[in-house]
Amino acid sequence: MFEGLANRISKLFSGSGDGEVVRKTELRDRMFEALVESDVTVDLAEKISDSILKKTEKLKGKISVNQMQIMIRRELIEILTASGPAPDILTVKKRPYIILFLGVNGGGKTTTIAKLASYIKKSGFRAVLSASDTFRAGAIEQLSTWSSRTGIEIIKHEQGSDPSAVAFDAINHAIARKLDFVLIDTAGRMQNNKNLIEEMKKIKRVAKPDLTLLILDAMIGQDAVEQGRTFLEHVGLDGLIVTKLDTDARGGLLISLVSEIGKPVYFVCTGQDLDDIMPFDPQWYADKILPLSSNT
Ligand SMILES: Nc1nc2c(ncn2[C@@H]2O[C@H](COP(=O)(O)OP(=O)(O)O)[C@@H](O)[C@H]2O)c(=O)[nH]1
Ligand SMILES: [Mg+2]
Repeated sequence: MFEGLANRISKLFSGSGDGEVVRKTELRDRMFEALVESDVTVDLAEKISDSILKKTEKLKGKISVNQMQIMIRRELIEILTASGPAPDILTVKKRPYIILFLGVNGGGKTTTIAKLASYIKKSGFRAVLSASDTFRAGAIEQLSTWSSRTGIEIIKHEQGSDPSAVAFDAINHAIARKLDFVLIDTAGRMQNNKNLIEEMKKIKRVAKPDLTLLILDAMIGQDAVEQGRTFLEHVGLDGLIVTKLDTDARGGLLISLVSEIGKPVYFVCTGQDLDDIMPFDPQWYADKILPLSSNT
């Protein structure tokens, strides 16, 4: 995971001992290249490498590799926390807490909902799933299978029925049973499909979610940034969940997403099993990209 960026950054320092690192402007250019080759958008790569250059210029004399690494780590963590840390959904007061999940087909929405439902259950709370992807054949069945596997209730109607009506029923069910969470699955045709956007807006109006999360697939690289912008602009978002990080060898996508979309990452997913989900921790990411013990 993330080997691309991790290796490229560690190469910036190869050949240098703990004494002087490469010339500052040269480092800036190499840093820029390393970032762009790792799924960081060009604008952001410029911003990061310029900011690092500025910081190194402030320091007089030689800079150690260790100082340099700390500087880069700080920069990455700053970007990842600029839109605030994602609140812990388990400590929210509102009940039932309604979460709406958006995203393009195949991104991992339904699987992620199952993982989150299981995470919520293991933490001692009760959830209900709303099978509001009534469009895709097999979608309701897929969520029903997860419901039986996890022992978490599901509210479903027939295929082709109104997704908002399903969500409405799921919320009322949660209120009646005093459940803690309602997790609403949705359909995901292409993000530029006007009908889909209208459908999502309607679900939002009806369900009044407390949290709207967009599921983004790391496998599609920088297209995820574009998807994020589209959903943010047309439907509105509170945060992101990035899936399939286990397949992400480049590593720079997370920083591009947070920076370009301006919303925090709530969870990341790293596989197809129920336990392959964790709250996103910028420190964890920085450790993967730039373990502090290396080259020091
Ligand atoms: N490797 C990997 N595969 C995932 C991950 N999350 C989901 N998938 C797979 O992606 C495919 C599409 O997932 P699905 O939940 O049906 O996507 P949806 O269309 O957005 O609801 C399935 O085969 C999932 O098992 C992940 O974190 N890592
Ligand atoms: Mg689905």
